Amino acid sequence: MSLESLVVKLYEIEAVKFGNFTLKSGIQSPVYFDLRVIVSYPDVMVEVSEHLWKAVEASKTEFASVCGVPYTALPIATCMSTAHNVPMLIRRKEMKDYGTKKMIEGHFKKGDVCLIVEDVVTSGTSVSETVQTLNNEGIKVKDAVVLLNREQGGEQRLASEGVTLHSVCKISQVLDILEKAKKLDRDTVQRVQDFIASNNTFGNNIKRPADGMGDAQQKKVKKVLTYPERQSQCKHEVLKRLYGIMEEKKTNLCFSGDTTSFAELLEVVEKVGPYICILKTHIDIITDFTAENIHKLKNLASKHNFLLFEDRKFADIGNTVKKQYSEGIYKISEWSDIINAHIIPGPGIIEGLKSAAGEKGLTGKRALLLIAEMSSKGNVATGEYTKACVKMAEENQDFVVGYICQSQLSKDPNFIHMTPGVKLVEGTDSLGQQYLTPKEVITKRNSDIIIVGRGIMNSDDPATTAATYQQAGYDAYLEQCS
Ligand code: 5BU
Repeated sequence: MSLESLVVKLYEIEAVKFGNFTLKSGIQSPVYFDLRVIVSYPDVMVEVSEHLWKAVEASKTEFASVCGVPYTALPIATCMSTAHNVPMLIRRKEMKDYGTKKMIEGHFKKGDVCLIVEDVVTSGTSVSETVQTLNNEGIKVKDAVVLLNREQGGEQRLASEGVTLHSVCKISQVLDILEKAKKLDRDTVQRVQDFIASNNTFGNNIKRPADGMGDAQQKKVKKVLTYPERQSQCKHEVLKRLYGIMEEKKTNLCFSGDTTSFAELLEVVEKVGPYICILKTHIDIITDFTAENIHKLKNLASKHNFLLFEDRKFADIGNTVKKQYSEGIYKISEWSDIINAHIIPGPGIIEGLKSAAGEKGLTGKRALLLIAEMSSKGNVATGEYTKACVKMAEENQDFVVGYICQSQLSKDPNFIHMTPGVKLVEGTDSLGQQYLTPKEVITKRNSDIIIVGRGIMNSDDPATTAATYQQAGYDAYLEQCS
C-alpha cells in the first residue's frame, strides 16, 4: 500500500480525525490521531508496521531489539518483531508490586541497542520516558521510529537527547494527501497548519499565522515565560507575590518541613529560609503547636521572604472544609497563604474554602492548589480525574492558582505547578513515595516548583543542602528559558 492510500485509510477508520479536541495538555486541537483503533483492522496494522520498518531500513540504523511505547505502539512493535525476526522488549508502565521489580520484560544485555517504536509523536515525552527506562537498565537507544510526526517539536527534543526520530509521515504530508484526496477542505487544512505552527513544544516556537509569510516575517515566540513575564501576565495577588519572590531570590524551591516538633521546624526554617520561595507545612503532625509558634513562623516568612503553604489536602464537603480551614485549633486561613484540596467532593469544596477566606476578609490574599496528580506509587489521580481537576481550576481562577502535579498541565501563567517527590537522585521510599530529580521535574516535565522534604530535612547540613536544591532547580529553569 502506498503512503497516500495508507493515510486515506487511516482517515476512513477515524485514526485521524479533524474537529475540536482537548489534548492531554488541556490545549484545544483541530486534529487528533487515535491509532488505538487499528487493532480492529489487522490489514492496516500490518501496513503500518511495514511502513515503520521501511522507514528504519532506509536509514540503515542498527539495533538488537525493538520496544514499543506503551500501549498503542505495543502491537505495532510486535508485528515488526515477528515479521522481521527481531527480538522485542516490553516496557512496563507501572512497576510490578510483587516478585521482581522489573520495568523491562525480555532478555537483553547491558549495552544492547534498542529501537523505539511509537504511533504519534508530539512533544516526544513518551518516547523520552521509554528511552529513560531502557537506559536505566543499561540499554542504549539511538533511534526511534514513528508513524505520525505532529511536527510540534518532538523530533528536535529527542535530537537534543541524542535520539534520531525517523518518521513515516509528517502532519504536513497528512494534510497534503487528504486535501488532494478531497477529504479535507482548504479551511480545515489552514486551521491545522496554523495550530501546528503556533503550538511547538520545543525551544523557540515559530509562529506562522498566514500562508505566504516569509521566514523574515515569522515571529519568534518563546516557549517558556520568565518569572517576571509570568508575574505580569497572571491575575492573582498570591501568584504575583510568588513569582516576585522566585525572581528576587532566584529559587523555585519549596521546602516541606515535615517534623513533629515546632521547635525543630523553626530551627531548620531559620537555616533554609534564604533558599526557598515557599515553606510547606503539615501543621497537624506537630505535637507542640501554639499560636505563639505560628507567630514566630510568620516572622520567619517575612524575614526570609517566602510564602506559607499548609499541605492540609482538604477533601470534604464545602460546609465542613470551611470550618476545617478557619476554625479548630489551627485556624489555617489566618496564617497560610496557600492551601490545597482534593477535588473528590466536586466544586463545592472550592466554594467552601473560598467563602471561609472571604469571611475573614482575606479574599485575594489566600489561594488554593488542586491536587491533580500525586507522586506515590499506584495512586489513582490520573487520566479523567486529572482532566476534571484542570477544568475545575479553570472555572475558579479567582481562588485556584495551580496544581500539585507531576508534570505541566497548563501553559497559562495563571496556574503554577508544584511537584512533590523530589530528590537529587531518583528512587523510592519504603512506603510508595517516588522521587524525581529537580532537572527532570523542571526541564522535562515543565513543572514550576520543586517540593523537597526529607532530601533537606534529613541532611546533616540543611542550609547547604537547600542551597544545592535551589541551584539545581533554578539552573533547570534557566536552561528551560534559554
Ligand atoms: P518528601 O520527604 O520529599 O518525600 O516529602 C514530600 C512532601 O510532599 C510530603 O509532605 C508529602 O505529604 C507531600 N506530598 C507528596 O509527597 N506527594 C504528593 O503527591 C502530595 C504531597 Br499531593
